Amino acid sequence: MKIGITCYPTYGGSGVVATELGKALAKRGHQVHFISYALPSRLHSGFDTNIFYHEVEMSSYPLFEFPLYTPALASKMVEVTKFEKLDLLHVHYAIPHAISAFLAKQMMNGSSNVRTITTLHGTDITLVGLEPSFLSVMKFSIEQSDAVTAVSRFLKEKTATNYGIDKKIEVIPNFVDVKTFRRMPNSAFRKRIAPNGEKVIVHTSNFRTVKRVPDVIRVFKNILEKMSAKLVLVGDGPDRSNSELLCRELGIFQDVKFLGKQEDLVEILSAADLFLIPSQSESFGLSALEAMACEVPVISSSVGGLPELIVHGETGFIAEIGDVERMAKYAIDLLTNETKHAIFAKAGRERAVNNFNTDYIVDQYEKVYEQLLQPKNGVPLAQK
Ligand code: GMT
Repeated sequence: MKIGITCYPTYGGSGVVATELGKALAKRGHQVHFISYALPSRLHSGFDTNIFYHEVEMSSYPLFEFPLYTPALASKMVEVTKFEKLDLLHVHYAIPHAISAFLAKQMMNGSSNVRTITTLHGTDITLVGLEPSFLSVMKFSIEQSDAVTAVSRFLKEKTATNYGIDKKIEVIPNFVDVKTFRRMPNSAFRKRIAPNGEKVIVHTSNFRTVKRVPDVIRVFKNILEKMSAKLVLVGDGPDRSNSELLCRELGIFQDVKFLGKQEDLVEILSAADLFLIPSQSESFGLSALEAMACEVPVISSSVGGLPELIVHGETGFIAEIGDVERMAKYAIDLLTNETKHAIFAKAGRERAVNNFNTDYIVDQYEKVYEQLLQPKNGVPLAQK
């Protein structure tokens, strides 16, 4: 198959999922064309003869107060679909990608049989799309997509209720490359970060309010009252400065390492004893899955798709949003009980391997593609 993939290319789970999907499809022999405004961050290394990148060029003109990305993307989609004879355009994160895909299809006006797929990831549905200025165009573009997938049952239900959409939405969870995301023994990073055998707690996010990074810091403060430990915070974003300030106010700054954006998550996760994700909203929680794959038990809030990923009492613990005391209690329980910790760590890895590994999930996307390209009324959907 010839597949166009559009995603946000910078840091963020939806871009990671889209890029890893494209890489896996290319390995299976499909031709994959990424269409975006920048090279997706996880595409930087390596070269694959089945992967192509098409940059959406953005011109600026003094009259335009806002960048006109949606039509520019649609034009590029048309160009790539026509010249590369794409079978499918798969867009990740509905705003504005699903709108551009719809526009592109209309522009080709029957001169291509390209089918469109939209994968819903999270805030495109639960936050941004609900803004009055986007709501109707979101509903429309999702309904016009030939197939729609969501990364959790939670997100599928939210889409139906928030937008009154009764279109079929297939749940295809996120996935992790369990061969890459596996615990490395004798982490050099651990020796540097916790030289005196301290416990290591990790959180990775884009430091947006929705991630509740201050809760991570408060849970850590409670842990510190019982044992020596280090908190490693990976990522950057609007709440970073306030979080640093909070650590200073609580007098724990010396035990907290703000690493900013990092490429090598496996090395960091291999040093971790615990992963915290106390989000206000989380449609799936890809970072928690990556932690589980590296044998790190997870403590999370009970929102969104997190309970579909984390098994309470088996691979981690789940508490109400903002219940810092309970999260700390669970954390201390795991960090002071070596046998229990080892059982949870192993169970997390097993769950990642058995339920969320790349091969298993990419099969599900391939099946959606095949169904879309099936001949209608005996007439093959060959590219025009
Ligand atoms: O919505 C966002 O915060 C951004 C988005 C992204 O691009 O990273 O994250 C969402 O998609 C991820 C990949 O499917 C999920 O793992 C995250 O849970 C989801 N974020 C939220 O729902 C807040």
